[in-house]
Amino acid sequence: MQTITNRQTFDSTDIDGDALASRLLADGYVIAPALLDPASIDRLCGELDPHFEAASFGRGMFYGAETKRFGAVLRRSREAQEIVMHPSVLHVVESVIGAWCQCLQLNLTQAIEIHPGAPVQAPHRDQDMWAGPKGAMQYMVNVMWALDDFTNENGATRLWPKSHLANPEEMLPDEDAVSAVMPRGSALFFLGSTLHSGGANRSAKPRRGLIMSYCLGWLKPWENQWLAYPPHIARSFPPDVAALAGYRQHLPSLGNYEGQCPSVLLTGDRAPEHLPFTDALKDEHYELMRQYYDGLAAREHEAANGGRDDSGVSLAAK
Ligand SMILES: O=C(O)CCC(=O)C(=O)O
Ligand SMILES: [Fe+2]
Repeated sequence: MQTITNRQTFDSTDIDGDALASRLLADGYVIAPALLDPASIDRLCGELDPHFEAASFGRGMFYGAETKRFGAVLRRSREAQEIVMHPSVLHVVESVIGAWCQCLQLNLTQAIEIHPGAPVQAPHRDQDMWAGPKGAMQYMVNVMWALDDFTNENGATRLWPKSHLANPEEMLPDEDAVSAVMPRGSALFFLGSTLHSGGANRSAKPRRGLIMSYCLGWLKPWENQWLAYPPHIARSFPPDVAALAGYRQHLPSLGNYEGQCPSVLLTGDRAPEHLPFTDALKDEHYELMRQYYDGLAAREHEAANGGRDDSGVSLAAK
């Protein structure tokens, strides 16, 4: 597993990432209270404020007409570019899904504002976007950042504890759900296999949250990252953020541009032409190729020596 970053922006000294990861795997969700310091959450909210103002209400039974959303948050907030690389968050995500991929990728960023009067969202498992078999592996980890205090009244995310261990096709009784009540600046982690939904907002003020979702590097991400962040946008990102948003190959060679790492598009004035296709393989692939070529060389040598190896022994007799 390729580790992405080791930023100094956040102080993670008293955060036990391993404990968070094991709770997440045990219960399907875990809350890290007040993970962001007040200055960071203030900067984030300040940058997102105008976008919440400008955002449209949703359409359809799932998104709901009383809820505003917008994506592509990394192009709208410099602070979000820091937060998406939070080392404790990446530690948790890598511990939970890192074994099933060579590197992570960003699945989506989505700001969600549930307005007063919004009904409860229909329960769902986010992993249902992918058609692969369910239960054998985790596909993704969601991180819901609380931009306001999340309360029982204002639409805190609802989760069904241990639902990631239940039948992935099944709905569970509403009474079994818990609300992710947490102060502003907290992070709620939950698995793609965990049944959850936005809560009803019975308060007088909107509830704002920001989802940052990470998935296995070989999946199609829910939000098309290369369109959300085309090269002229991604070139302003720190390289590790651009890599997380798709400007790197998942070995072997997945997501390449002209046979090279797509980060070649983030420098220079124009897209380079006629690049040499360049191997981007794992050690095991090189090992297999080496075995193949060694075998080939041995057979050619044998043929050239009339079926005998260097000691004169007939190879057919071996
Ligand atoms: O807003 C929330 O609390 C959760 C939203 C959600 O789960 C979704 O839209 O997929
Ligand atoms: Fe969801």
